[in-house]
Amino acid sequence: MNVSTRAAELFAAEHGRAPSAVWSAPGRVNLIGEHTDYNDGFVLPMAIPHRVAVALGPRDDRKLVAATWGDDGQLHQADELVVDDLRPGSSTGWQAFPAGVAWALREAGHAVPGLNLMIVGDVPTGAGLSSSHALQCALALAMLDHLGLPPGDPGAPSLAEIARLVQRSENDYVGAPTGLLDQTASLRCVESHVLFFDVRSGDAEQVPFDPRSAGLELLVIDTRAKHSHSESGYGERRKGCERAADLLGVKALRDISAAQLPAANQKLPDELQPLVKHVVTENERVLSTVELLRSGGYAEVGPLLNASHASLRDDYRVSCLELDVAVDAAVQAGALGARMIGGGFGGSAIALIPTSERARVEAAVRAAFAERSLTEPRVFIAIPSAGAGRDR
Ligand code: GAF
Repeated sequence: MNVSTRAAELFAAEHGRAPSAVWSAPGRVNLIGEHTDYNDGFVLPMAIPHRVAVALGPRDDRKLVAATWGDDGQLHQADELVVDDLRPGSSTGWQAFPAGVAWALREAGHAVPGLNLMIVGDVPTGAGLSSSHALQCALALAMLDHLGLPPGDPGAPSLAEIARLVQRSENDYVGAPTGLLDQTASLRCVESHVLFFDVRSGDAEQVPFDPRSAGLELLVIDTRAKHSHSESGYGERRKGCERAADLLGVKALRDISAAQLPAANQKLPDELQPLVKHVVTENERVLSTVELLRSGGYAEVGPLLNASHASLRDDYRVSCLELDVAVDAAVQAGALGARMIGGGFGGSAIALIPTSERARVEAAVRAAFAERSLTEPRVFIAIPSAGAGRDR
């Protein structure tokens, strides 16, 4: 049963009537362009088939009453919240997401009413596949629809504006200083494509992505690792980039080209130079990847993925043992390229593999994890899937 059907059923069981609507939004895999979004740069994500669904219905009071079906097979009820009392920091854990989205909508001037919400998802959590943004995008769309503002209607916020609303929920309510990659991917990706998104200009181009046409597949390796410093590490990198941009007298690191790096380094303290190098070279790798995809040069994307991983590991320093083991084992077993994805310090890696080598690569990755007594990774193929939408 898909997550939307399940959410509708659970809603009906809990509230004694069908939901007024069910919206769902997907997790994402970013093909390349990591830690570039908050530097006004380029990203190239695709939506994955895993989604989070939100069924909702009206209430007679001003309460937000949310429940979610947990990984433990149990229904978890959130504390009841009053819409007018929502303040950043007043909810934590998964409950912060419905509260944060309602707060961000209210702050943007929308008259959010009391609501019943039922949440069901199958995006692996803590896997760097953006389950929290999938949830917040589905919530934002469901709530806007309930207010008579579904995307595309005259007067309704655009998908780009909804992405910013969700970013506000994440940054200012939940307290995670993330960029625009994940929300944009969840809202704007379409099947069989990667989304070439220029964060500064807001321009987005759907680039056909069909590795199977070249006998290839994109394998996702969820390492099941999440290191405790992931949040502080992300914030520190982001602050480092902002400090470097300040010292270089530019709005964001997007404004520095590879040719300018030697001169830029003269103005930067040692610890900021590798951060800048990563961002500048990663933006160039995104542009090169887009060129290759436009001409069907799938296999040649492999070395760019490897270079991205080396840069994230050695210069940006956001990789970890589990991600390096996954990437190294995949490449040694025949992947054309592999890299960590997302914020880092755990989560998932991707590997571009010949379909004929899938079993060998998977076995090699599992063996490498077992040899080091690491938790067995979860492995699946990333099929570029549809973005967020209304299911009922
Ligand atoms: C996380 C963040 F949420 C994104 O905004 C992005 O910065 C990514 O890490 C790294 O590219 O997923």
